[in-house]
Parts: sequence; structure tokens; C-alpha cells
Amino acid sequence: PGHDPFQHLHDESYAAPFAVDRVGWRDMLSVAGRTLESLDGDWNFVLDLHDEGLRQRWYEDEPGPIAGWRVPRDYDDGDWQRTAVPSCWNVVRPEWTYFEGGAWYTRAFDFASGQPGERVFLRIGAANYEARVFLNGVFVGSHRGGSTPFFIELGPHLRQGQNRLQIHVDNRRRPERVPMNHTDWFNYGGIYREVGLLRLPPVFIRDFGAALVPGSAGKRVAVDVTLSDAVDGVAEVEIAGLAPLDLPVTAGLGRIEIDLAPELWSPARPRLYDVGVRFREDELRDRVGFREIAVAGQRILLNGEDIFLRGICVHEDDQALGKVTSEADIRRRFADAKALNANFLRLSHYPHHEMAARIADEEGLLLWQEVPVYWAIDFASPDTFSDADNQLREMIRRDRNRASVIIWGVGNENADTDARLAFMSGLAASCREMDATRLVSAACLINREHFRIEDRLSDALDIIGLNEYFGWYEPSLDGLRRLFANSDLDKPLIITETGADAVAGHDGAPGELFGETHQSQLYDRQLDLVESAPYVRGFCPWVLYDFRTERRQTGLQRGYNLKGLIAADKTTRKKAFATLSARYAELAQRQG
Ligand code: GCB
Repeated sequence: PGHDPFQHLHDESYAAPFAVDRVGWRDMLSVAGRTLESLDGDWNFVLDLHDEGLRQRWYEDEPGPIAGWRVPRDYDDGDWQRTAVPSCWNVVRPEWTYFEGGAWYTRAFDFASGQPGERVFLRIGAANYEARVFLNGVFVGSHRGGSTPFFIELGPHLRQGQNRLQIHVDNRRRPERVPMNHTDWFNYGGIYREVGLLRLPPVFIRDFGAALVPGSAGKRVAVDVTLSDAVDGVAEVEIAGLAPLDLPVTAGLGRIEIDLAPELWSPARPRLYDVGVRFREDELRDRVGFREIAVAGQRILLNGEDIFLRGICVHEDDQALGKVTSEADIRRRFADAKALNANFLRLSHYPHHEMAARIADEEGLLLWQEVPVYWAIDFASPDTFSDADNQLREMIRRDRNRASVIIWGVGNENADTDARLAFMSGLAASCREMDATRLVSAACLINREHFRIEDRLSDALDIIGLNEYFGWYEPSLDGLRRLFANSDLDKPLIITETGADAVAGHDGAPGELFGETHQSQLYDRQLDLVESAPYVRGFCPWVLYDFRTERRQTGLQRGYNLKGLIAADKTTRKKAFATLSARYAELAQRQG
């Protein structure tokens, strides 16, 4: 009301009121043990190539066919296609496969308020890349970053009875975003993780953490709690079988350290404790493992013991569903990792569904999680930094109580420039500020000038990650030999990527590119070399499954990266699978 009804035809500043960073990591809430009222299911959906909905303010509309309903031109969500939330629009209709732009999801839902003073939040598990949320005609919040959850307090805008929710999602790639225009994975769009409402009491527990204090020989446990408001009181903490304890809270914050000597979590024995935290009428419940991860010289120590990371990288990608992930999909992924005799996964190249780390906690797998600071980010831009930093902090907040997560990755294959050094050192500092219980790494490139493993960022890292494709992009493995001979590290190194494309079912002759034989032999040769370099403390090749990527359109690839050990059907194992599995079995035996 009060605006020029034809403004959308001549004014390009229409998006200005809807800045996309209204909601960020400080708004995050723990959902551990909480019940979400699901809003998943069929929503009304339309693509909006011209941002017509923002221009014409579709959100000012009233719901449904009700008397006095004012229908703006070009808008009637009752006529739209029904589309599932969560889903990726690219796999809903063939003609939407490559769509990049804005789209609208709308639905009505009924609401009846419960306890007096109750606070209601909308939680969106993930929407790629920007989301703007409108409730009953009001812009209530927005988020950028395609892989982390966000929370919007709906409070005063909620109505008794029917409510109307409209969400604008935009997956346009942009040079200043994280990731930027150019990636080697598919740019799926949509609300592709679960959506729900959360009802909380007037003062609630925003978050808690429970972890071993580093350097306390596995004895000391720190518990901290953050409340929604700056009140004083006592939180009751119970770690089942270990201790009930009282945690004093001042101005909404509390932290204690206490000697509890818990049974430690490890891949061999993934012991989890039931933890409950209560404050007034609110309670969070979680299952938490206690473990210590550290580096000493060239070694990685888990609970004080040397560990070699037998890893595999994996994308969140599904031929049928895009980025939508289910528990069954994660369990299959982990079962395949275990069949490989792996103890470690690199969840590349963005935060995966939060279920992944929960299930890894149960199954005793170690994880690397990262943010999509991938290739040529706009490292000089402070706004790009704040976007990346926010995604990182949201990931850390979300998964802080997951014992399985041992490494935060702050970037992948970024050229060693001054701007990148400042940017990624800043991200490493954020990891350390928020989390003392994990290591920081990045997947780095080879220094071509000195042909050495040498990166100015390594001062900011605990572990150096190295992506190298000797035997594929660089045909000869001699380079790897030379690289190891030229390099001397005072830290542990993980090979964070190496591999070769192979068309499933095509054996090929030895050395024949795109054949399974070449891929399989490459794994053996790589491992022979890698095992000879004392500072290499992890091997994490590329990649578990073939995955969709727009930029690979040769006749063999047809839009897929074929470096998987398993085809995109997630079933057909290539020869290299058995090869790596056997090598990892040997390694596991040798290393105990
Ligand atoms: C890389 C990237 C990864 C690609 C891979 C490839 O170095 O980090 O995202 O998919 O190489 O297959 O080229």
C-alpha cells in the first residue's frame, strides 16, 4: 500500500529492501532433542525469471479465495505447480534442469498458540543460495549461503488460524558469492532440506556445548550453555552415568570445567553419552561423544594415539533427488565407506546435511567438513568474507557437539595470493575462536614455482591438505615423486584429493584414460608413493560416487564427473573400489 503500482516497470531498486544477510550464525538455535512441527510436503511453486514477485510485491497479497481477495496482476499461486519441500527444482522437470534464478514457494498453514509467552521460530534446513521469507505479507527475514540451516522468529507476525508463508529462493551464481560462478558440481536450486516450526518458552536454551578440554589427558569435560536472554540462574546438566551438575548462568551465559574422565569416543568404540541440559521449563537433549584430536609434529593424534586417516571424499548428490539427502542415503554412503575400510570422509565441498555427522558419531567415522571457499572466490571483498565467515560459523555452531567431526576445512584449491591469505587466515581464526576441539585445514595446491608443498596459509593450519592429480591431469607420477622429494613439512599432510575418471563397465587397457583399469592402477601407484612420505598422515581420494556437474560435457562424461569409485547409481562398483579397499585393509592392519 502507498507505493506506485507500476514501480516494478521502471525501478531496478526493487530488491534493496530485502537484503539477504538479515539472518546469520548468531540467530542459530540448537534443535537437539527438540520437536519440529514439519512444514514439509507439497507447496505451491513457480519459477520467477524476472523477479516479478519482488517487483510487484506478491507477498502483499492475501491468502486463498477469500472475499475481498486482491489479486495482483500475474500472480495466483493457486494455479501453480505443486512441488515438494524439500526438493531441488532441477530434477522436478526436465526443462528446469539448468534453471538458475529466483523461484517462489508458498503455502498456508494453521497455527494455534500454545503456552503463554511462547516463541515460535521457522527453521529452514537449507535453501540454495539466497532465501527471503514473507509471512502474512511481511518480510520477516533472509539468509544467504546454500548449505546451512537458518532460523527466523515469526513471533508477532503469526496469526491464530490460517497463515501464509512465501519464500523466495534464488540460486543464481555470482562472482562475489561462496562458491562463485565456477565450480565442479551442479548448482541445484531450491529448499532442499527440511522446514519446520519450533515452539520455545519465553526464555530458552539457545545452545550448549559439551566436549573434552584439549590437553587434559581425556579427563576434563567442559560444558557451556547460552540462553536466549541475559538472565541469571542455574542450568541443570546431566551426562548419563557420569554426573548431574549445576551450571551457574550469568547474563545468559555459563561454562564449567570438571574432571569426569569419560569413556572416550573412537572409531573402534564410538561411545556416546546422553546429555540433557535444563533451564527453567526448557530442555535440550543430545548424544555426545568425548574425544581429543590434536597434532604433534608430523602426526595426527586421536585420544593421544597416532592415527592414519584412510579417507574418501564424497559429494551430496543424487541422480534422482539432486542435493536432497535422506537418512538411508547417508547410511548407504557410510556403509560404502566401511566396505572400503575407510575411517574418514571428507564431506566436500560445503556443509552436508546435519544428519551426516550425527550418524558418523554413531558409526565411528571421522569427518572433515568444509565451506565452499572453492577456487577463485572474490577474496578482496569484505562482503564475500562475511558471507563465507557466516557459513563457516553456522556450520561450526550446528555441529559443535559432533565427535566425528575432527577437521574444519576453510577452502579448496585457492591460488596463493595476498588477498586469499588474509581471507582464509581470517576463516581459520574464526574456527579457533569458536572451537578449540577441532583441527583446521584447507585443500591446497602445489607451489609450481618451487615445485614443493608450500603454501603461505600453512602457518594458519594444523594440517595441510593437498590436492594432486598425478596420473590424471598430469599424466606421469614422477611429479609426485619429485614433489615429495622436494618437500619437508613440520606438520601432517593429508592428500585431500587425487583420482581419475573411469566409465563404469569400461575396463580399458592399462594406462587408457577413462578406463577402470587405469583408475584402479592409479590408486595402487599413488598409495605406494604416499606411504613412503612420513608426513602424509591421511589419504582421501576423489571421490566415492560419480556426480553431476554441468561443466563436463564430453561424450563419455555427459554432465558427470566420473572419478567415483562407484557409479552415479551408487551401486555399481568400479575396479578401483576393491583396490582401495584392499590397500586400506592392509594399512589398517599395519597401523592397528
Ligand atoms: C579438484 C576439485 C574437485 C573436482 C576435481 C576434479 O581438484 O577440488 O572439486 O571435482 O578436482 O575431478 O577435477
